[in-house]
Amino acid sequence: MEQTWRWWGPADPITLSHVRQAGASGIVTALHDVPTGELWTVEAIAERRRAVEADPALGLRWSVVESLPIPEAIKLGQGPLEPLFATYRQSIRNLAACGVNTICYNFMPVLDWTRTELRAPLPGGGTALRFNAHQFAAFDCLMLERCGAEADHSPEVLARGRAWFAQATEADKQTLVDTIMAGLPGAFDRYDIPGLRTMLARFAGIDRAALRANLLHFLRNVAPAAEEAGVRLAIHPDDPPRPLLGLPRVVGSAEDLYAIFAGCESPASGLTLCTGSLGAGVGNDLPAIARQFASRIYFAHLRNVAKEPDGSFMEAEHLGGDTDMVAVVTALLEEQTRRKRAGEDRWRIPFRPDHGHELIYDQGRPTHPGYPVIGRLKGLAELRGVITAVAALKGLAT
Ligand code: DNO
Repeated sequence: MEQTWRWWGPADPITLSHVRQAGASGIVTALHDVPTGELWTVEAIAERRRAVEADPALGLRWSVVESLPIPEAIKLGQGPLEPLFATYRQSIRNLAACGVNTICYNFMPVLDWTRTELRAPLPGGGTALRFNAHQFAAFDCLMLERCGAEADHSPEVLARGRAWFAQATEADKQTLVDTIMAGLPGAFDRYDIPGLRTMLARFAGIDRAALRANLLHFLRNVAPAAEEAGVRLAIHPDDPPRPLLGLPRVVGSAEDLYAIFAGCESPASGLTLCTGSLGAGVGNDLPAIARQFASRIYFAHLRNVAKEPDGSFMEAEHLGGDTDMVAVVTALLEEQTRRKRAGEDRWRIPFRPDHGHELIYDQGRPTHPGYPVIGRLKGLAELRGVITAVAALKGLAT
Protein backbone atom coordinates (compact mmCIF):
# COMPACT_ATOMS: atom_id res chain seq x y z
CA MET A 1 0.00 0.00 0.00
CA GLU A 2 1.29 3.44 -0.82
CA GLN A 3 1.81 5.44 2.38
CA THR A 4 0.50 8.93 1.85
CA TRP A 5 0.05 12.08 3.91
CA ARG A 6 -2.34 14.99 3.57
CA TRP A 7 -0.36 18.15 2.98
CA TRP A 8 -2.19 21.45 2.89
CA GLY A 9 0.23 23.09 0.48
CA PRO A 10 3.23 25.40 0.83
CA ALA A 11 1.68 27.25 3.80
CA ASP A 12 1.26 24.02 5.82
CA PRO A 13 3.39 24.29 8.99
CA ILE A 14 3.97 20.54 8.66
CA THR A 15 6.56 20.54 5.90
CA LEU A 16 7.45 18.02 3.23
CA SER A 17 10.59 17.09 5.19
CA HIS A 18 8.35 16.25 8.15
CA VAL A 19 6.25 14.06 5.85
CA ARG A 20 9.36 12.23 4.73
CA GLN A 21 10.44 11.76 8.34
CA ALA A 22 7.03 10.26 9.11
CA GLY A 23 7.77 7.67 6.42
CA ALA A 24 5.21 8.59 3.75
CA SER A 25 6.13 8.76 0.08
CA GLY A 26 2.86 9.98 -1.44
CA ILE A 27 1.34 13.43 -1.03
CA VAL A 28 -2.39 14.07 -0.86
CA THR A 29 -3.19 17.69 -1.57
CA ALA A 30 -5.48 20.09 -3.39
CA LEU A 31 -5.49 23.60 -4.79
CA HIS A 32 -7.46 24.88 -1.82
CA ASP A 33 -7.14 28.46 -3.00
CA VAL A 34 -9.13 27.83 -6.19
CA PRO A 35 -12.81 28.53 -5.49
CA THR A 36 -15.20 25.60 -5.97
CA GLY A 37 -16.35 25.35 -9.56
CA GLU A 38 -13.36 27.13 -11.11
CA LEU A 39 -10.95 25.40 -13.47
CA TRP A 40 -7.72 23.89 -12.14
CA THR A 41 -5.29 25.07 -14.79
CA VAL A 42 -2.31 23.06 -15.97
CA GLU A 43 -0.05 25.88 -14.76
CA ALA A 44 -1.43 25.84 -11.20
CA ILE A 45 -1.35 22.03 -11.02
CA ALA A 46 2.19 21.88 -12.42
CA GLU A 47 3.34 24.49 -9.92
CA ARG A 48 1.97 22.45 -7.01
CA ARG A 49 3.55 19.33 -8.42
CA ARG A 50 6.91 21.11 -8.63
CA ALA A 51 6.54 22.14 -4.98
CA VAL A 52 5.91 18.51 -3.97
CA GLU A 53 8.91 17.28 -5.94
CA ALA A 54 11.20 20.25 -5.22
CA ASP A 55 13.65 18.25 -3.14
CA PRO A 56 14.36 14.98 -4.96
CA ALA A 57 16.07 13.61 -1.84
CA LEU A 58 12.64 13.40 -0.18
CA GLY A 59 11.36 11.09 -2.93
CA LEU A 60 7.80 12.45 -2.73
CA ARG A 61 5.17 12.42 -5.45
CA TRP A 62 1.69 13.94 -5.64
CA SER A 63 -0.36 10.78 -5.64
CA VAL A 64 -3.93 11.85 -4.81
CA VAL A 65 -6.02 15.00 -5.14
CA GLU A 66 -8.19 15.60 -2.10
CA SER A 67 -10.54 17.11 -3.01
CA LEU A 68 -11.68 18.40 -6.35
CA PRO A 69 -14.82 19.96 -4.87
CA ILE A 70 -18.23 19.82 -6.51
CA PRO A 71 -20.32 23.00 -6.76
CA GLU A 72 -23.52 23.00 -4.73
CA ALA A 73 -25.50 23.63 -7.93
CA ILE A 74 -24.59 20.11 -9.10
CA LYS A 75 -25.75 18.63 -5.78
CA LEU A 76 -28.94 20.67 -6.12
CA GLY A 77 -29.32 19.70 -9.77
CA GLN A 78 -30.28 23.29 -10.55
CA GLY A 79 -29.29 25.76 -13.20
CA PRO A 80 -27.23 25.20 -16.30
CA LEU A 81 -25.08 22.26 -15.24
CA GLU A 82 -23.29 21.50 -18.49
CA PRO A 83 -20.72 24.32 -18.06
CA LEU A 84 -19.98 23.06 -14.55
CA PHE A 85 -19.53 19.48 -15.79
CA ALA A 86 -17.32 20.76 -18.62
CA THR A 87 -15.06 22.61 -16.16
CA TYR A 88 -14.84 19.55 -13.91
CA ARG A 89 -13.95 17.34 -16.88
CA GLN A 90 -11.27 19.81 -17.96
CA SER A 91 -9.77 19.90 -14.46
CA ILE A 92 -9.62 16.09 -14.58
CA ARG A 93 -7.84 16.20 -17.94
CA ASN A 94 -5.43 18.86 -16.68
CA LEU A 95 -4.58 16.76 -13.63
CA ALA A 96 -4.00 13.74 -15.86
CA ALA A 97 -1.73 15.84 -18.10
CA CYS A 98 0.36 16.60 -15.01
CA GLY A 99 0.52 12.93 -13.98
CA VAL A 100 -1.97 13.12 -11.09
CA ASN A 101 -4.51 10.39 -11.63
CA THR A 102 -6.49 9.71 -8.45
CA ILE A 103 -9.13 12.23 -7.35
CA CYS A 104 -11.04 12.10 -4.09
CA TYR A 105 -14.29 14.08 -3.89
CA ASN A 106 -17.42 14.06 -1.80
CA PHE A 107 -21.10 14.67 -2.36
CA MET A 108 -22.09 16.05 1.04
CA PRO A 109 -24.45 18.98 0.64
CA VAL A 110 -23.49 22.22 2.41
CA LEU A 111 -21.19 20.77 5.10
CA ASP A 112 -18.12 18.51 4.96
CA TRP A 113 -17.18 16.50 8.07
CA THR A 114 -19.04 17.61 11.15
CA ARG A 115 -17.93 17.56 14.80
CA THR A 116 -18.98 19.48 17.90
CA GLU A 117 -15.64 19.41 19.75
CA LEU A 118 -12.17 19.80 18.28
CA ARG A 119 -10.26 19.17 21.52
CA ALA A 120 -12.01 16.52 23.58
CA PRO A 121 -9.59 15.47 26.34
CA LEU A 122 -7.88 12.10 26.36
CA PRO A 123 -6.24 10.47 29.36
CA GLY A 124 -2.77 11.90 29.85
CA GLY A 125 -3.46 15.21 28.16
CA GLY A 126 -3.94 14.56 24.43
CA THR A 127 -7.07 15.63 22.58
CA ALA A 128 -9.36 14.18 19.92
CA LEU A 129 -12.19 15.26 17.65
CA ARG A 130 -15.63 14.40 18.97
CA PHE A 131 -19.30 14.53 17.98
CA ASN A 132 -21.73 15.14 20.83
CA ALA A 133 -25.31 14.35 19.85
CA HIS A 134 -26.74 16.73 22.47
CA GLN A 135 -24.65 19.71 21.35
CA PHE A 136 -25.60 19.08 17.76
CA ALA A 137 -29.27 18.96 18.80
CA ALA A 138 -28.83 22.27 20.64
CA PHE A 139 -27.28 23.81 17.54
CA ASP A 140 -29.99 22.48 15.23
CA CYS A 141 -33.04 23.27 17.39
CA LEU A 142 -32.01 26.26 19.51
CA MET A 143 -29.38 28.15 17.53
CA LEU A 144 -30.30 27.47 13.94
CA GLU A 145 -33.97 27.13 14.98
CA ARG A 146 -34.60 24.88 12.01
CA CYS A 147 -38.27 24.20 11.45
CA GLY A 148 -39.14 20.63 12.48
CA ALA A 149 -35.66 19.94 13.87
CA GLU A 150 -36.99 18.52 17.18
CA ALA A 151 -38.28 15.44 15.37
CA ASP A 152 -34.73 14.53 14.29
CA HIS A 153 -33.38 14.16 17.84
CA SER A 154 -34.46 11.81 20.61
CA PRO A 155 -36.26 13.49 23.55
CA GLU A 156 -33.44 12.41 25.84
CA VAL A 157 -30.72 13.94 23.65
CA LEU A 158 -32.81 17.07 23.19
CA ALA A 159 -33.22 17.46 26.96
CA ARG A 160 -29.46 17.30 27.41
CA GLY A 161 -29.04 19.72 24.50
CA ARG A 162 -31.37 22.20 26.24
CA ALA A 163 -29.43 21.85 29.48
CA TRP A 164 -26.15 22.49 27.63
CA PHE A 165 -27.63 25.52 25.89
CA ALA A 166 -29.01 26.97 29.13
CA GLN A 167 -25.57 27.14 30.70
CA ALA A 168 -23.56 27.97 27.54
CA THR A 169 -21.95 31.40 27.24
CA GLU A 170 -22.04 33.38 24.00
CA ALA A 171 -18.42 32.32 23.48
CA ASP A 172 -19.36 28.62 23.91
CA LYS A 173 -22.07 29.04 21.29
CA GLN A 174 -19.71 30.75 18.86
CA THR A 175 -17.15 27.98 19.40
CA LEU A 176 -19.82 25.44 18.53
CA VAL A 177 -20.68 27.25 15.27
CA ASP A 178 -16.99 27.49 14.36
CA THR A 179 -16.46 23.81 15.18
CA ILE A 180 -19.37 22.69 13.03
CA MET A 181 -17.91 24.75 10.16
CA ALA A 182 -14.34 23.53 10.72
CA GLY A 183 -14.71 20.55 8.38
CA LEU A 184 -14.95 22.71 5.29
CA PRO A 185 -11.42 22.49 3.96
CA GLY A 186 -11.02 25.62 1.82
CA ALA A 187 -11.22 29.26 2.74
CA PHE A 188 -14.57 29.47 0.98
CA ASP A 189 -18.12 28.44 1.78
CA ARG A 190 -17.94 28.88 5.53
CA TYR A 191 -21.32 29.94 6.84
CA ASP A 192 -22.62 31.86 9.78
CA ILE A 193 -26.10 31.01 11.05
CA PRO A 194 -28.02 33.22 8.57
CA GLY A 195 -25.80 31.95 5.73
CA LEU A 196 -26.42 28.36 6.75
CA ARG A 197 -30.18 28.97 6.87
CA THR A 198 -30.04 30.31 3.31
CA MET A 199 -28.11 27.27 2.09
CA LEU A 200 -30.46 24.85 3.86
CA ALA A 201 -33.44 26.60 2.29
CA ARG A 202 -31.95 25.98 -1.15
CA PHE A 203 -31.85 22.25 -0.38
CA ALA A 204 -35.38 22.17 1.02
CA GLY A 205 -36.86 20.25 -1.90
CA ILE A 206 -33.98 17.80 -2.24
CA ASP A 207 -34.65 14.43 -0.64
CA ARG A 208 -32.49 11.33 -0.66
CA ALA A 209 -33.74 10.12 -4.03
CA ALA A 210 -33.15 13.52 -5.65
CA LEU A 211 -29.65 13.83 -4.22
CA ARG A 212 -28.77 10.31 -5.35
CA ALA A 213 -30.09 11.09 -8.85
CA ASN A 214 -27.97 14.26 -8.92
CA LEU A 215 -24.89 12.29 -7.91
CA LEU A 216 -25.48 9.74 -10.67
CA HIS A 217 -26.10 12.54 -13.16
CA PHE A 218 -22.75 14.05 -12.17
CA LEU A 219 -20.96 10.71 -12.49
CA ARG A 220 -22.45 9.93 -15.87
CA ASN A 221 -21.25 13.32 -17.07
CA VAL A 222 -17.69 13.15 -15.79
CA ALA A 223 -16.72 9.47 -15.42
CA PRO A 224 -16.30 8.86 -19.19
CA ALA A 225 -13.80 11.75 -19.41
CA ALA A 226 -11.96 10.41 -16.35
CA GLU A 227 -11.86 6.94 -17.88
CA GLU A 228 -10.45 8.32 -21.11
CA ALA A 229 -7.80 10.30 -19.22
CA GLY A 230 -6.85 7.30 -17.05
CA VAL A 231 -8.07 9.02 -13.90
CA ARG A 232 -9.74 7.27 -10.98
CA LEU A 233 -12.46 9.11 -9.10
CA ALA A 234 -12.83 8.05 -5.48
CA ILE A 235 -15.97 9.22 -3.72
CA HIS A 236 -15.55 10.00 -0.04
CA PRO A 237 -18.32 8.78 2.29
CA ASP A 238 -20.44 11.18 4.32
CA ASP A 239 -19.07 12.02 7.73
CA PRO A 240 -21.00 11.17 9.80
CA PRO A 241 -23.10 8.98 7.50
CA ARG A 242 -26.53 10.15 8.60
CA PRO A 243 -28.81 13.04 7.62
CA LEU A 244 -27.80 16.27 9.35
CA LEU A 245 -29.81 19.51 9.61
CA GLY A 246 -32.48 17.92 7.45
CA LEU A 247 -29.98 17.41 4.62
CA PRO A 248 -30.06 14.00 2.98
CA ARG A 249 -26.89 11.90 2.79
CA VAL A 250 -26.35 9.32 0.05
CA VAL A 251 -22.85 7.91 0.61
CA GLY A 252 -23.08 6.23 3.98
CA SER A 253 -23.77 2.50 3.71
CA ALA A 254 -23.20 -0.60 1.60
CA GLU A 255 -26.64 -0.01 0.08
CA ASP A 256 -25.66 3.53 -0.97
CA LEU A 257 -22.37 2.36 -2.45
CA TYR A 258 -24.14 -0.40 -4.35
CA ALA A 259 -26.53 2.14 -5.86
CA ILE A 260 -23.66 4.43 -6.88
CA PHE A 261 -21.69 1.71 -8.65
CA ALA A 262 -24.76 0.10 -10.22
CA GLY A 263 -25.90 3.52 -11.44
CA CYS A 264 -22.62 4.34 -13.17
CA GLU A 265 -20.64 1.28 -14.11
CA SER A 266 -17.58 3.10 -15.46
CA PRO A 267 -14.46 1.68 -13.81
CA ALA A 268 -13.35 5.29 -13.34
CA SER A 269 -15.98 5.62 -10.61
CA GLY A 270 -14.57 4.30 -7.37
CA LEU A 271 -14.44 4.73 -3.62
CA THR A 272 -12.30 6.33 -0.94
CA LEU A 273 -12.71 3.73 1.78
CA CYS A 274 -12.88 6.04 4.78
CA THR A 275 -13.12 3.70 7.75
CA GLY A 276 -13.75 6.58 10.14
CA SER A 277 -16.67 8.09 8.22
CA LEU A 278 -18.37 4.79 7.43
CA GLY A 279 -17.40 3.50 10.86
CA ALA A 280 -19.58 6.14 12.53
CA GLY A 281 -22.63 4.53 10.92
CA VAL A 282 -24.45 2.05 13.11
CA GLY A 283 -24.66 -1.23 11.22
CA ASN A 284 -21.73 -0.61 8.85
CA ASP A 285 -19.42 -3.64 8.86
CA LEU A 286 -16.18 -2.18 7.52
CA PRO A 287 -14.27 -5.37 6.69
CA ALA A 288 -17.40 -6.62 4.84
CA ILE A 289 -17.73 -3.31 2.95
CA ALA A 290 -14.02 -3.43 2.06
CA ARG A 291 -14.46 -6.94 0.64
CA GLN A 292 -17.73 -6.19 -1.16
CA PHE A 293 -16.42 -3.10 -2.96
CA ALA A 294 -12.75 -4.13 -3.11
CA SER A 295 -12.30 -3.66 -6.83
CA ARG A 296 -13.64 -0.07 -6.60
CA ILE A 297 -11.36 1.03 -3.76
CA TYR A 298 -8.89 3.52 -5.21
CA PHE A 299 -7.87 5.29 -2.01
CA ALA A 300 -8.21 4.58 1.71
CA HIS A 301 -8.50 6.79 4.78
CA LEU A 302 -7.71 4.63 7.77
CA ARG A 303 -8.89 5.72 11.19
CA ASN A 304 -11.26 4.60 13.89
CA VAL A 305 -14.19 5.85 15.94
CA ALA A 306 -15.81 4.69 19.17
CA LYS A 307 -19.59 5.05 18.93
CA GLU A 308 -21.89 5.75 21.87
CA PRO A 309 -25.56 4.70 22.19
CA ASP A 310 -26.97 8.24 21.82
CA GLY A 311 -25.30 8.82 18.44
CA SER A 312 -22.22 10.59 19.81
CA PHE A 313 -18.80 9.34 18.82
CA MET A 314 -15.18 9.92 19.65
CA GLU A 315 -12.27 9.64 17.27
CA ALA A 316 -10.31 6.68 18.63
CA GLU A 317 -6.75 5.52 18.13
CA HIS A 318 -6.16 4.20 14.64
CA LEU A 319 -6.17 0.58 15.83
CA GLY A 320 -8.69 1.14 18.63
CA GLY A 321 -12.39 1.96 18.38
CA ASP A 322 -15.16 -0.10 16.81
CA THR A 323 -13.59 -1.07 13.48
CA ASP A 324 -11.39 -4.14 13.22
CA MET A 325 -8.51 -2.41 11.42
CA VAL A 326 -6.51 -5.61 10.99
CA ALA A 327 -9.44 -7.14 9.09
CA VAL A 328 -9.83 -4.02 6.91
CA VAL A 329 -6.11 -3.96 6.09
CA THR A 330 -6.23 -7.67 5.30
CA ALA A 331 -9.07 -7.08 2.80
CA LEU A 332 -7.11 -4.25 1.15
CA LEU A 333 -3.94 -6.35 0.90
CA GLU A 334 -5.94 -9.24 -0.59
CA GLU A 335 -7.34 -6.88 -3.20
CA GLN A 336 -3.89 -5.52 -4.03
CA THR A 337 -2.61 -9.06 -4.44
CA ARG A 338 -5.51 -9.87 -6.77
CA ARG A 339 -4.79 -6.78 -8.89
CA LYS A 340 -1.09 -7.54 -9.04
CA ARG A 341 -1.71 -11.13 -10.12
CA ALA A 342 -4.12 -9.88 -12.77
CA GLY A 343 -1.27 -7.80 -14.20
CA GLU A 344 -2.75 -4.38 -13.35
CA ASP A 345 -0.05 -1.71 -13.14
CA ARG A 346 -1.88 0.48 -10.62
CA TRP A 347 -2.39 -2.32 -8.13
CA ARG A 348 -1.13 -0.52 -5.06
CA ILE A 349 -3.81 1.27 -3.00
CA PRO A 350 -2.77 4.67 -1.63
CA PHE A 351 -3.83 5.19 1.97
CA ARG A 352 -3.29 7.83 4.56
CA PRO A 353 -3.55 7.83 8.31
CA ASP A 354 -6.71 9.87 8.56
CA HIS A 355 -6.88 12.36 11.38
CA GLY A 356 -4.86 11.90 14.52
CA HIS A 357 -5.04 12.82 18.15
CA GLU A 358 -3.19 15.95 19.22
CA LEU A 359 -0.38 14.55 21.32
CA ILE A 360 2.67 15.90 23.15
CA TYR A 361 4.23 18.65 20.98
CA ASP A 362 1.12 18.89 18.77
CA GLN A 363 -0.67 20.90 21.39
CA GLY A 364 -0.89 24.58 20.74
CA ARG A 365 0.61 24.22 17.25
CA PRO A 366 -1.23 25.87 14.38
CA THR A 367 -2.38 22.83 12.41
CA HIS A 368 -5.64 21.98 10.68
CA PRO A 369 -8.15 20.37 13.05
CA GLY A 370 -7.59 16.62 12.95
CA TYR A 371 -4.26 16.93 11.18
CA PRO A 372 -1.51 17.24 13.82
CA VAL A 373 1.93 15.82 13.16
CA ILE A 374 2.57 13.45 16.06
CA GLY A 375 -0.90 11.92 16.15
CA ARG A 376 -0.75 11.15 12.45
CA LEU A 377 2.84 9.96 12.60
CA LYS A 378 1.77 7.52 15.34
CA GLY A 379 -1.23 6.38 13.29
CA LEU A 380 0.89 5.85 10.18
CA ALA A 381 3.48 3.89 12.14
CA GLU A 382 0.84 1.64 13.67
CA LEU A 383 -0.83 1.04 10.31
CA ARG A 384 2.53 0.34 8.68
CA GLY A 385 3.12 -2.27 11.37
CA VAL A 386 -0.21 -3.96 10.65
CA ILE A 387 0.43 -3.93 6.89
CA THR A 388 3.91 -5.38 7.28
CA ALA A 389 2.78 -8.10 9.67
CA VAL A 390 -0.36 -9.17 7.81
CA ALA A 391 1.40 -9.22 4.44
CA ALA A 392 4.26 -11.30 5.85
CA LEU A 393 2.00 -13.78 7.62
CA LYS A 394 -0.37 -14.24 4.67
CA GLY A 395 2.05 -13.79 1.80
CA LEU A 396 0.20 -10.75 0.41
CA ALA A 397 1.55 -7.92 -1.76
CA THR A 398 2.42 -4.75 0.11
C1 DNO B 1 -11.65 14.99 6.74
C2 DNO B 1 -11.57 14.55 5.35
C3 DNO B 1 -12.64 15.19 4.48
C4 DNO B 1 -12.39 14.83 3.07
C5 DNO B 1 -13.37 15.30 2.07
C6 DNO B 1 -13.15 14.55 0.80
O1 DNO B 1 -10.69 15.07 7.39
O2 DNO B 1 -11.57 13.19 5.26
O3 DNO B 1 -12.60 16.57 4.62
O4 DNO B 1 -11.18 15.40 2.68
O5 DNO B 1 -14.64 15.14 2.50
O6 DNO B 1 -13.82 15.15 -0.23
